[in-house]
Order: sequence, then structure tokens, then C-alpha cells
Amino acid sequence: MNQDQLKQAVARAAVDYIKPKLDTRSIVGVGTGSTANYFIDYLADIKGHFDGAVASSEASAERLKAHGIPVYDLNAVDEVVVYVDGADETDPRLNLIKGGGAALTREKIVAAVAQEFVCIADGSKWVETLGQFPLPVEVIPMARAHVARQLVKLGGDPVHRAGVITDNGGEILDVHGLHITEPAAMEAAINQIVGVIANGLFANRPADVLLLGRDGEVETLH
Ligand code: ABF
Repeated sequence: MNQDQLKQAVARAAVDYIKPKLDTRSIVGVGTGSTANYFIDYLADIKGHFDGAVASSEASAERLKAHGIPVYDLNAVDEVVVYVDGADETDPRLNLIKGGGAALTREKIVAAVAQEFVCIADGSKWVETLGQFPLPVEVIPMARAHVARQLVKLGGDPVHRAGVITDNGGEILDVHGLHITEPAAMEAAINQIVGVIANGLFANRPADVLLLGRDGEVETLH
């Protein structure tokens, strides 16, 4: 299987994994990216089995609606039974780097609300230590240079993702050169910088389950 087929396989596996957890009142959290897009397409096959979805981006909301899946504002729902999303990197403890698609803040919010976070990823995302993928940090635009200087003090090499404005009106700094041996501590340290909206480390709230596509199979890791 090539990378795209592995993305489809983990997306299909996620639908099989969540289906027994759903009833007609259930709200499903849905992420962003090419793997999440496959998940949305397969989720449409079981749309009678749950009430609707909350989405981590405008793009995913549009795709869900195009399939006839109701999309709710997160403030309008009491609970999210499960959140399914991709990642840019995962380590063996299911700490993640996310945000390559610039949707990290909303992804982090939906993950925080969800009872269970299921990450879907092809094997190219698997690393022993996070940081080979540049860590996305969303910032208030007027604070960008200040945040960048503080990120240098943390050992990183921040690069402005030019031309990108997030769904929240933020800008993105991609932080190169980090070797993240303590993801939860790094996540907290970056959150302390004034002007940071959110960073792409998911360590204080890692994935609960990883459906990982590699060697032609889907592995379920906890
Ligand atoms: C989202 O989509 C992200 O947080 C991550 O940046 C990205 C992964 O993209 P893909 O599934 O296209 O590899 O889940």
C-alpha cells in the first residue's frame, strides 16, 4: 500500500472503531487534513447512526455538510463522544505534533472536549522523538516577533508561515530544530509566552488511541 492507501485504510478503520460507540444522539468530533478528509467520506456511510458532527475547521465543516452530515457549533453540544483526527508526528506515547494544516487551535479545543481522541496516521508520522516536523505555533499577529524571540530562547528556529491566516485570525510560526524529549513541559512553556494562542504539541492531552497504517496493516496502539 502506498501512503494514500494507508491514509484511507486508517480512516476506514476509524469508522469501524467508533461505530459501536455511537447512537442517534452522538456528536462526533472531526479533524482536518487529507487523512481526516477520508474519514469524513467514510463517516458519511454511517450517517444514520449518529446525530451530527463538530468540526475543527471551516474546510472540514463544508465537507461534512456536503455529505449531508449536520454540523454543530461546539457551544451548542453537551458532549463529544469521540474525536477523530490526523497528525503530523506521533511518538510511542501518542504525544503528537499537529497543525501542519493550520487548524491546531480548534483541533486542540475539540480534543479537550472529546471523551476519546482517536488519532489516524500513516507510518510516515511515527517518530521516536517529536520535533523533526516543525512545530506550529499560532500567534496573535501583533505578537509574532515577540513570540519568535521567545521561541529562540527555547532552542527553536521559528519561521513565519507567510500568507497564512487561520480560521481564528491568527498567524503561524513553524518552529524548526526542536528535539522534544519532554513534550508536556515544552507544550506548557510555549503556552506561557504572551501572544501565543496555542501550539501544536498534544502532550497534556495526547491521543487515547492511535490507528497507525504501516507495512500494509492498521495497528491499534494505546
Ligand atoms: C491535521 O491535519 C493536522 O493537525 C495535521 O497538521 C494534518 C495532518 O494532515 P494529513 O492527514 O493530510 O497528513 O490533522
